[in-house]
Amino acid sequence: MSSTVPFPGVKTYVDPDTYEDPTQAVHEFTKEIDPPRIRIERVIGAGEFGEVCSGRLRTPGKKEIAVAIKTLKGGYVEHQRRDFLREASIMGQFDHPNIIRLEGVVTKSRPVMIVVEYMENGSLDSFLRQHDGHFTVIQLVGMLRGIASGMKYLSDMGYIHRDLAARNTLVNSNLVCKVSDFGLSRVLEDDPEAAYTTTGGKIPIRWTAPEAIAYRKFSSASDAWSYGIVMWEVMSYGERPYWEMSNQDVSIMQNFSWMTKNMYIYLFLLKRF
Ligand code: ACK
Repeated sequence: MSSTVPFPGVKTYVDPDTYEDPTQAVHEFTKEIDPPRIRIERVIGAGEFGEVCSGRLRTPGKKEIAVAIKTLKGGYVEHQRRDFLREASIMGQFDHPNIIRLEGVVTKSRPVMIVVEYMENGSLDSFLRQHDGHFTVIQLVGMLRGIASGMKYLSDMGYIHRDLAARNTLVNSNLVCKVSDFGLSRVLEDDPEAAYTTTGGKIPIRWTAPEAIAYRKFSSASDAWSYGIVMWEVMSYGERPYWEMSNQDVSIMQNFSWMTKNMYIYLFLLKRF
C-alpha cells in the first residue's frame, strides 16, 4: 500500500513535480537519445500532444529494436513540454516486465520525443474487441496476472496510477500486457472517459473507486478497484463496464450492497434484452 512507509531497500517513486525545475527530473530519470539512432516508420495513432509513430531504435553493440515514438507537436508552450516529458520522468523510474519500458527521450533537438518499447497488439481494450471469443480462460487470466504483477510493483514503489483501464494497457506479440499511460493529473485530463464530478475533479467514473469519486481519495486500494473493473473488461472481451448505463446510475449503484447491485444489474439487463 502506498500509504505505508516503504520497506528499506525498496526503491520508491519520486514525483517529478517535487523538483523545482522539472527538466532536472527528466535528466535524472531518462536517457537522452541521439536522434540519428531513431528511424520513424509510420504513424500509428494520435496522442494529446502529437502523433504516436512506430519505428526502430539502434543502440551501438545491440540489436535494433522496435519502438513506439510519441512526439510533441510544434508550437507548444513551456507547460505543454513539461507535461509531455513528465510521463517520461515517471516511466523512467520503473523497471518491470509488466510496465511499459522507456527507452529514452529526445529533448535537445526538435521534435521532442519519448521513445518506448513497441507493443505489437496495441491497447488491450481494442485488441480484445477485435478478438472476441478467441482466447482460453487461461490466456485471459494470464493477461490479468501480468497486469496485477505490474500494479503490485507500482504499489510497492508508492506510485498511484489513478487511471488503470484496459484502454491504458498495451499488449505485445506474446500476449504480455503492460501498464501504460503515466502522468498524474494530466492522465485524467487526457482520458476521453474522464467526466467532471460534483466536486469538480475529472474522473473516469466507471473505473474509479467510490471514495476517489466522492472525495478524491486515490490510493493503491482505489487502483485495486480499477483493477477489478479491468478484470471484468478482460473476461468480457472489452465490453463497456456497466454497459451503456449513465455515469449517474453507475455512481448510485456503487453505493449499493452487492445483493442490491446484482438486482440492479439484473433489472438493467432485463430492460436491455
Ligand atoms: O490501440 P492502439 O493501436 O494502441 O492505438 C493507440 C495509439 O498508439 C495512440 O496512443 C498506440 N500505442 C501507444 N503506445 C504504443 C506502444 N508502445 N506500442 C504500440 N502501440 C502503441 C495505441
